[in-house]
Amino acid sequence: MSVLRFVLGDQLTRGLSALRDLDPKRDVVLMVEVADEATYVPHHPQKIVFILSAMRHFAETLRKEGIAVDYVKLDDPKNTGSFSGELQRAVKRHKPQGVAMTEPGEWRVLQMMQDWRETLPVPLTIHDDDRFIASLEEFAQWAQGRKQLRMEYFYRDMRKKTSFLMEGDDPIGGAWNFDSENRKALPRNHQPPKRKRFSADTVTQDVIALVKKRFKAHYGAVEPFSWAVTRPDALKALDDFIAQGMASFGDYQDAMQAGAPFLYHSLISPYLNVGLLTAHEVCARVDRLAREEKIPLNAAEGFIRQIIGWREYVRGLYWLKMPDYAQGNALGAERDLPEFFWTGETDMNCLRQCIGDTLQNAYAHHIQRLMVIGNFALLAGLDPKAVQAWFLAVYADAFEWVELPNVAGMALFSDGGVMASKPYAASGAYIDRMSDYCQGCVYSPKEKTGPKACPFNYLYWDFLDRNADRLSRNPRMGMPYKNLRGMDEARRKAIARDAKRFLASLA
Ligand code: FAD
Ligand code: DLZ
Ligand code: SF4
Repeated sequence: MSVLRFVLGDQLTRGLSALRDLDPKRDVVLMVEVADEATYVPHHPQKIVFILSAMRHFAETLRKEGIAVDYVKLDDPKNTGSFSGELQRAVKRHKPQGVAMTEPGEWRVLQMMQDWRETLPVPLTIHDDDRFIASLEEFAQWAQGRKQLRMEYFYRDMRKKTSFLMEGDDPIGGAWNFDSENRKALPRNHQPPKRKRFSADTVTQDVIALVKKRFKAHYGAVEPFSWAVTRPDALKALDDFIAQGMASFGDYQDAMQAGAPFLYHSLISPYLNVGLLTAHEVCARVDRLAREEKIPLNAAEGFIRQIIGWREYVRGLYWLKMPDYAQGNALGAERDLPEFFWTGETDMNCLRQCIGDTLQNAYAHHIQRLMVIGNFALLAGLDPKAVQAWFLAVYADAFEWVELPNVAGMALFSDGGVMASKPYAASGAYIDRMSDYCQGCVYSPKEKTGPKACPFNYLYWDFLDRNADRLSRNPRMGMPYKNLRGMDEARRKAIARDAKRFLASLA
């Protein structure tokens, strides 16, 4: 039976379930570039270039193996602009006996697939996406009957399942987690390593020209474009991380420095998420290096936890809780996104740097996303839907299965505590401790109220005050609420006044 194998832009893995039993004599692989996928949120131009160029290269590697690939380009005059339209056209062209796909990374696309099951003239088979360590059934079983879905316990199960950093039933080093060793700020005037980036080949240059023409209105710089778009280059990016980033990853995972967007981070999330690298191979390599004592255990453990812990956990949670998860607004936050999210133009230097890095590189590291941008969105009461759409648009690694739980569950607490036991709210002191941003800011993290005070300071207390009904009974919020209650009336009034003035200025 001839099968049309429809591969999506984040499924660029040779071992993908939908390609596994492919018969090159009869089957055709379908790949389509469609405007709808670039515009359902206004994706960063570098993200569009990354995905389309990686798709074009992946199609070429399949062709070199003798596999027939029907590849529809964005500027094909007959392109209908949607997955549905292109699949229907391809079924008419090839008249296959069946269509095979791997389950998608977004609920929205799963809904489309369910429609296709009804409307296509041939059967559609949807295979599990087994590029992950835990299957969705395994996660659902783990979650069943638990009052709280805390990542740490799930992570331990994944350590046991994979044997990464395990000696028999016990964690190597005698502890599951070395996070307490992982919260250092960078020394003053620290020079981070120059990280390997990639130049655009002719395929990427063509895509850059196309994206410049088609998506002029999207925010973010299209050039310099320096992401890997092939598996060999993604492996080089991993080599670079191991050579230059890995040893200090644990120590400086939470640190931030102006003008140093990459520091010791791996920069591999886009490659993992579109399938150029697999989670298992990356962790296996780090596990081996740790066993050979070539890298520190705290760094290896911290890194592996991000991938087999957080990454797997957020995926399980997304599919367990969708579609309701996207609607959560537990703190009733309704403020529009300020314009500076799209331009980076604000006096608050931390936000200027982190949003600026994002617009420049389609990348910001975890603490920039969580403790600067996400923290601001939480404290300012920004509408979760608008914040979710922004995070989905601006990062090269953003797909809803990973973006939504991080934004709704970790940054905004809009899921009401499904993921985190308390909101990750912090004042300017945290940003001052973990970065050099405050040194270049018009505001002072030391001042609590008044025109020079860091807005994070009064917004933090105002946030607690505004949400006292919802949060003050949370056992982990006892201390901040005790401090709030202990404040004198004048200070509380000054906080409310400054927060009101500041929030009004965002409109
Ligand atoms: P490193 O710091 O080197 O970490 C190694 C790897 O661990 C990453 O490549 C990633 O695959 C994984 N990882 C680390 N933290 C997480 C996490 N919390 N959830 C899932 N995987 C994780 N990650 C995405 O891949 N896509 C997103 O759209 C995304 N949106 C986020 C939004 C917010 C508000 C927050 C707080 C985090 C978000 N993250 C997202 C998680 C994390 O910030 C990125 O995975 C990380 O910054 C990617 O850079 P890196 O590859 O250099 O990561
Ligand atoms: C993000 C994206 C973009 C910008 N363009 C395409 C595309 O043209 N063709 C494609 O197959 N995939 C694209 N993608 C990735 C899809 O949006 C992604 O596969 C779905 O969101 C499912 O995770
Ligand atoms: Fe950000 Fe406040 Fe520091 Fe300015 S003073 S950089 S606004 S934390």
